[in-house]
Amino acid sequence: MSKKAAKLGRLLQGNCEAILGKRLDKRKFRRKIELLNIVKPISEYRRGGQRPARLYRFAAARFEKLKDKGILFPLEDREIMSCAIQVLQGDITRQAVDAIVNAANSSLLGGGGVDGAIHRAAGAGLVAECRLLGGCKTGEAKATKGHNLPAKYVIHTVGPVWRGGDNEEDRLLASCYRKSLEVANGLKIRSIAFPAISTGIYGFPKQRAARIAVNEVQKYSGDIEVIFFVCFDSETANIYRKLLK
Ligand code: AR6
Repeated sequence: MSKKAAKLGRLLQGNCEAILGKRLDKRKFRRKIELLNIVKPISEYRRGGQRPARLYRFAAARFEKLKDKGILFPLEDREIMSCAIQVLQGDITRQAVDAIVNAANSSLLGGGGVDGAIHRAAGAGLVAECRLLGGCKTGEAKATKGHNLPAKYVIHTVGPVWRGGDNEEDRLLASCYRKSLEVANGLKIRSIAFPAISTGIYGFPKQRAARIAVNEVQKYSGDIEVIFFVCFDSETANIYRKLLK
């Protein structure tokens, strides 16, 4: 199998896993793909019968049916070679990706919002592991295992508290995304999901934060194949979708 076809297969599997909210082994994945009727173009592609862009359009048409779940499938040929960025609306704790990012506080010992949800879903093992990390500075990131989460890892980052915009909030928020991706690179993972860091309890304006998030993630070049923005509410999801159009 060519490298491109293998990468395409993994991307499709990542999408299916995101749709179903659980990991699939290769055989189960194939069955799901058959259900979605995209197995034929994959084998044709393997035989060199179809250009990747055409295959993508075909697959995207199948995934269209699942659009209400917020799954966007990359349509562009070039995206096979680079990292795909996708927007989902939902609960980050349910994403079956390799790593989810937590919008934590500097103690790393849990809190409200997405942090609270992640700690609840991961179980007591997570806070026990976090205790060993000695906290985390604003704009930095540290990783733990995912414990009871479907995700293998949690990357904890501390966003800035919004104080009017003249207190390095933009730089620190950009740093959260950059450092999280740096940590992710060290974990040799292929998919990662970000929440909208700082836009809840920390009060960062949503539009401004999304622009920074998209900008930082688009600069990424490394081995990660899919980056998800998981938005809790439709307003945030729409902001990201517009920015990524
Ligand atoms: N999945 C995805 N996104 C979520 C979820 C979820 N389950 N729950 C909330 N959000 P916030 P912050 C969204 O307040 O602003 C904690 O106490 C939410 O709608 O969780 O960085 C920490 O310990 C919003 O868009 O994080 C810190 O003390 C985004 O996640 C403080 O809050 C971030 O909201 C961090 O505040």
